[in-house]
Amino acid sequence: METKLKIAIQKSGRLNEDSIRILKEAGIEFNNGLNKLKAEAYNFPLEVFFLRDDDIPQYVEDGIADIGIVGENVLIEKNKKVSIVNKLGFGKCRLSIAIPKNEKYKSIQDLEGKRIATSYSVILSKFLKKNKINAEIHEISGSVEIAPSIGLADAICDLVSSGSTLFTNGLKEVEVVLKSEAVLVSNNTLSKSKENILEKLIFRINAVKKAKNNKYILLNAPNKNLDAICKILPGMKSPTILPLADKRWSSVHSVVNENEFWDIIEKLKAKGAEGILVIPIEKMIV
Ligand code: PRT
Ligand code: ZN
Repeated sequence: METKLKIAIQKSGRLNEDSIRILKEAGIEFNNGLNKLKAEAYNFPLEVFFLRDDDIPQYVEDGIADIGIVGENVLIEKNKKVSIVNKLGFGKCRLSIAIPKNEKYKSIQDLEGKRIATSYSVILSKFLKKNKINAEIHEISGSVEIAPSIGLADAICDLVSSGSTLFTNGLKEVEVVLKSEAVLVSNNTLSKSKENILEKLIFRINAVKKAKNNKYILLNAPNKNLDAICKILPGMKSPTILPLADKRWSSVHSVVNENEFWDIIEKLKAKGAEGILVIPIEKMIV
């Protein structure tokens, strides 16, 4: 029988859509219909399990699933023996301590003796210990942000992304405990054949991630500045240069990293580049 790699992803919630998307962009097709617990990919040796995010680290440690996609926050809190094989760049958030916005706060010492409500007691207690703060941790499983207003706690430790939940509950962020994003995790003892499938999957995911971070750029350059323009453009090897009907100009094609993009465009314009076109890349294999 053909070996299949089993991947656990979140059934519903914030990581569900992006987890499905990254697999689909890697060219893996499967049916993710509502209320499905399991799906087999049609064109790749992969079986997808849809689970609660909290259960994913345990399933991967036990080998019920070989790999999984989960937030680093959940992974660290659950403290299971699995390996992180890839950071996925979505589901970004931070685990932060927040207090009522009118309370004074100078330093972490102000948390001494306070009651802090959280669903992340393992991570929080390590953080407090490291900072030599004695505080009382109240473990609650949801709606942490209302704890101060109902008198359950003096502070909270919860996930933040835009900050609007804190704001609407009259809270302010005072300490960042952990920065988190979705990661691909693996069981520590995969068979050789499963390792091979995982390698193929990682290769594809990296090609998609790389493509997202890069843009294909086309421009017209005056020949007299061609050398200077080529020096500005990194390219995968070197830029492609094609002659134009007008003998004084050439068309230059290259690949530019998103982070340096605007900087490079400005330099190109300063050297007389015109008709600059920027095109998204679907996959990038280097
Ligand atoms: O049902 P299941 O157990 O699978 O899902 P869940 O309800 O436990 O988790 P879910 O879907 O809410 O989140 C899954 C993962 O998404 C988390 O473990 C994080 O890794 C990641 N993530 C990214 C977030 C957020 N951003 C986030 N903002 N998880 C939760 N939030 C919540 C936060 O708890 C708070 O209530 O959103 C609120 C704050 O958001 P802002 O934008 O108002 O700051
Ligand atoms: Zn959960």
